[in-house]
Amino acid sequence: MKVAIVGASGAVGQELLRLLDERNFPLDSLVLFGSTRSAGRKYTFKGKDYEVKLLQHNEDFKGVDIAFTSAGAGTSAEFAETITRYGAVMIDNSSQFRQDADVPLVVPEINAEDALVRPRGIIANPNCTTIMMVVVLNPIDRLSHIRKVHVSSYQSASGAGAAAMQELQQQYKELVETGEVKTIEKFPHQLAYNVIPQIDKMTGNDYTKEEMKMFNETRKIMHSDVRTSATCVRVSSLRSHSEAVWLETERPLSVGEVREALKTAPGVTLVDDPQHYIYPMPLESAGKDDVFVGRIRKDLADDNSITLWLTGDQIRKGAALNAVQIAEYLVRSGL
Ligand code: 2RA
Repeated sequence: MKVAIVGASGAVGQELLRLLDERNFPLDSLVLFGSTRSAGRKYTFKGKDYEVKLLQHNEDFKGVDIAFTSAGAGTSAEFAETITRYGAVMIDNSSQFRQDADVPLVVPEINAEDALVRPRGIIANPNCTTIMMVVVLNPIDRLSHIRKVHVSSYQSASGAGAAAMQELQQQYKELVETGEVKTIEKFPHQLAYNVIPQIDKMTGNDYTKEEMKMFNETRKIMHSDVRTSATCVRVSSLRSHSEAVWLETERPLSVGEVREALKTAPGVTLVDDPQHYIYPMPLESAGKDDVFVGRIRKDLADDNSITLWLTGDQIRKGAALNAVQIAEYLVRSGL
């Protein structure tokens, strides 16, 4: 099994390296790719050094079985043909192909088998905020069909990449040292001491692209007509996103049955003891695999609705881990 990572120097690329090692992914050879900025850097994997090669339109992908790509939508669009030409399966972390009818969009806990039908050799990894939410929604949807979701996200700096994480730390440093923030490059506004109700660009209906991803991707992954209305917000946690979710089901559900369903759901850890102030927080889910869920209660405004709170590591389950789990499924299915 030959594996390639495109975007090896980024936050997700680095997490992919850690996960392939940690989970003992059955690979025999590894090749790393990057832009001119990262070509030539060296990373160690299982005691061996690997140099990042420049991603180019050539025959470098001959013999590659699985290519994880995490270098942005533009790079995925430009290089998809080069990457898949000789049969590599491209597991793409960008938003480029997610809504294409001939590209499966996969969260293994929910629709793993969709990954087996991939006419273009591409499997899309969903948006981080969507992945975490659907891992929690799906077991509830099995109890009673979810018709509507309202969600407000609290997305950490890591969602904007490794340089954005550094920028947030730099902003706090500048505040302590000089009383004002000078470095604002990766975020549209100062994030330190602030929250920003904008993630990704605005679309024509005044929802951001991130919010529309939550609407569209949730439907595709869950094969559902559910309608999701989201407000996506950047907060100053470093890594690990959170979401407050209100969901309306066809029949009213009790808190007890929702808790029971989530207790045994794959990829979910229940942290829910409200009377003892026990609930999930991003500091605790950072670096972990599962999505953590708590604050489960009846919605006071709607008898058919439940409200809950979840947190999950955006770089892990929200990106790299989900991609590796897709690859593991392909291997189990005889790739
Ligand atoms: C963010 N969802 O948090 C994005 C990353 N894919 O900015």
